[in-house]
Amino acid sequence: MSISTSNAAPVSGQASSAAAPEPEELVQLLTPEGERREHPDYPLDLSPEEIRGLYRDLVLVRRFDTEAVFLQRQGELGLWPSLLGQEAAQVGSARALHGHDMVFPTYREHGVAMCRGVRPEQLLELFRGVSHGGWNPKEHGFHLYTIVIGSQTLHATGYAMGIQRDGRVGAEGEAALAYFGDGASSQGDVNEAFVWASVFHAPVVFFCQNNQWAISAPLAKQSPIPLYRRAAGFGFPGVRVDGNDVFACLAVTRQAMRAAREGQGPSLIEAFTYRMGAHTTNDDPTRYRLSGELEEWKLKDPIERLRAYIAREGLAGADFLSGVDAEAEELGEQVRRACRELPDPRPMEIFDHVYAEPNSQVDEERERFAAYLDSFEGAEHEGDR
Ligand SMILES: Cc1ncc(C[n+]2csc(CCOP(=O)(O)OP(=O)(O)O)c2C)c(N)n1
Ligand SMILES: [Mg+2]
Repeated sequence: MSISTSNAAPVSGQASSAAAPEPEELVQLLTPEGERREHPDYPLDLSPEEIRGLYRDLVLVRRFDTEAVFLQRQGELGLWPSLLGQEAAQVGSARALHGHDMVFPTYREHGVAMCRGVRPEQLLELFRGVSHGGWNPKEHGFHLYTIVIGSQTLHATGYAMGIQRDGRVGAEGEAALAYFGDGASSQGDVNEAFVWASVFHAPVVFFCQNNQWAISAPLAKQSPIPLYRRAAGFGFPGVRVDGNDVFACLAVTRQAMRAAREGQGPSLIEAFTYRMGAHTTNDDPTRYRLSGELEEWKLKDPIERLRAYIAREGLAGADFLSGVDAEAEELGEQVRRACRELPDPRPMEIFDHVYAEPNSQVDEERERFAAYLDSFEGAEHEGDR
């Protein structure tokens, strides 16, 4: 099936100091009502099977995230940053990647992680406090979560420059993808990463999930102009995509990654989306935003629109849709079980993998902590540490 679509829809609600702001282009291939649109720059050919696959991804990712919120509420996790509403931005961009590409996430990219083959319970480890990470970044082409806002954009740029220097470029080569948020766009690290990537034409794509909020700080506090336009000042292309449209996110990311691999340098993708939940389970968004905003974005739900499209085009029957729902329920149960079964680490493991090479400060802290543990009666066995 050939699905080439296009649309240049104006984006509302953008703060701008200009007297007559130009309408912003939003790459959209699937409207909130589930209708296909064409865009001359972003043709996309997907088979019905691929479309069903994307739908399944979205539903499973949301179900996993919902279960993680439940687990936190029941005291099984210390904290959870929900991705609710951002499923299409994550699945669409992740499905555009090649296996050997390298992803540098923040802390909310659970959907990307699942597409990269990270097991759901591995994603919970950090938030249950049983490991520093949970997966091997090399194995999945997916770096560990980064809490220091924006720093991963520098890691991605450095990694991309390494790809260049190793000659792993070209059509079959590699590229890096860095995720970050609208709030992170104000960080020095992100702007430095843009400069380095730009002047070295590094094969890196910057994927900003503009979910409209940085905890309680609204987008208007980050920039008076649309974020994607900042790219021009650094000398590389920027594009705004409907972040709730899985097709558009796939098409735009695919093209940006191809350009990066083929030596055309970096680009910035601004996925215009919405954080439908709280910043994390520690946050109460009713303190700083109106419920009407959420209601408006619910009408743009990424899963609903794909389901509507599938139904309209007859791409799947009721049995497929109910089958995916059943699979999602099963996933929820499996995640809950696996979370509770995650083994507690030995206390001394906290000192492992801090640095790749020995470090005198960590060694000293390890010794002090071992002595502290040994001071407890009956805990002098190696296994207790
Ligand atoms: C360097 C740094 N400064 C501040 C924080 C505290 N902090 C955690 S999340 C966050 C907001 C990030 O917002 P955004 O980049 O839009 O990402 P989102 O959480 O919306 O996905 C802040 C300020 C931090 N983790 N690191
Ligand atoms: Mg944000």
